[in-house]
Amino acid sequence: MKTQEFIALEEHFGAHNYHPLDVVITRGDGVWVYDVDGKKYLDCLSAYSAVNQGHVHPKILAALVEQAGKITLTSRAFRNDQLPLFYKELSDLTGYEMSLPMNSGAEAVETALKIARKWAYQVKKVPRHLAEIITCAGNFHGRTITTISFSTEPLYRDDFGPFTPGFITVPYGDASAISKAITPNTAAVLLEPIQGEGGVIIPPEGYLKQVAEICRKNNVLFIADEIQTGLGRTGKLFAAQHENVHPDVTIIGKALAGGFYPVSAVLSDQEVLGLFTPGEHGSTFGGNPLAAAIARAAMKVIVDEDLVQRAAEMGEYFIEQLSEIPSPHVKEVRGKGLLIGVELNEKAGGARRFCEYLQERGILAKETHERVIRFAPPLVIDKETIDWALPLIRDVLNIE
Ligand code: IF1
Repeated sequence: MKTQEFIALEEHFGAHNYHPLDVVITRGDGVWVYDVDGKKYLDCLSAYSAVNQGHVHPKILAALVEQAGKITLTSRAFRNDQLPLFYKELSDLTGYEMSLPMNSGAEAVETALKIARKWAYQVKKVPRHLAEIITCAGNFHGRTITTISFSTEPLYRDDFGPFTPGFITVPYGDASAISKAITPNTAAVLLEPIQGEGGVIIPPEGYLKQVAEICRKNNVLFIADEIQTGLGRTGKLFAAQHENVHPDVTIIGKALAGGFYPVSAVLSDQEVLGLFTPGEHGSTFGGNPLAAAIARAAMKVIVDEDLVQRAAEMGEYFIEQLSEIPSPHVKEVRGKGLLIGVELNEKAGGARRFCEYLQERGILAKETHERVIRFAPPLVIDKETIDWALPLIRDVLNIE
């Protein structure tokens, strides 16, 4: 079948909850993906940073195949020989004492919200069911009813109410606004160290440090959602490390399994995650041996191939080169590591058409929030590939 035939099937039988580019991908290898017509593309989205290790990484594939032939799912009613090793290796990698494995990022966010509320009632002695959690405007934490309850994006919220109560929204990047929003019932602050979907919004220098200090002083948990920014994407293992901040709770997902399997986790210490008692929380697939084996291999690739340092170096180069492209459409180039946003000015007429021009030239990128083109290739990208892409990006950024 050809591209249009696949698209016709998808449009006819599938719910239209996305508006994808008309490219039908059939194969991936590292930073490259190939469509059903045999055309090759540089993937500059990495499935929203779930493929930091590159598409179909052979070592992660081998781990998947080996484990899939042994046992894939035991439920947590029984134990398995992969999960304990996953816990240990995740703790060694991240410096957190404990973790709770889930599947999607949103499930991990929901898990973090639940344990933050439980911590408020059991440890901080907030009167039950009055716990408040402070979140930031422009956030993205998932698509569940609770996570969209504190979204400020009408597209994600409208028609999905009534909404979950107990959330206070403050402007992103303003630590004093967080301080003012804290009450005796505040359980936690939840934020992304860099707002990905918000348009690659980088907070002012020192913001994360200030938020951590405010939380410490007010006995409030600092929860960082690193589902997109974590695991090397911004040139540090976690984006919070750019300010030497170690949040009370960190949420990860996406690249934790290198794009092979949905694996997410909540990271914290005994004081918080130790509050869960048997039967209070869980999921059918959370912590299954296949997920654990894949995630172990995916973490090992990040360490063995030094992808954190690579993202720092390649990101610095990519941002520097993009910033030097003269263009009547570009308002700002910003980013950290290989999480890069090119913001276009009002007159450019939206970023979608530029993504379509990039597609014609063999580069796949995604617009975010109308006017920002996100460039987030797999962290295995090399300088030669960036140099291959730059003239094509320059060409597109100078189209009328
Ligand atoms: C979609 C956005 C990115 C996330 C952060 C939690 C989650 C995500 C910081 C939930 C997921 C994905 C979801 C996907 C598109 C993509 C996305 F555009 F939606 F916002 F990356 F920016 N926290 N982000 O980025 O994780 O449940 O999806 O595993 O829903 O369209 P998930």
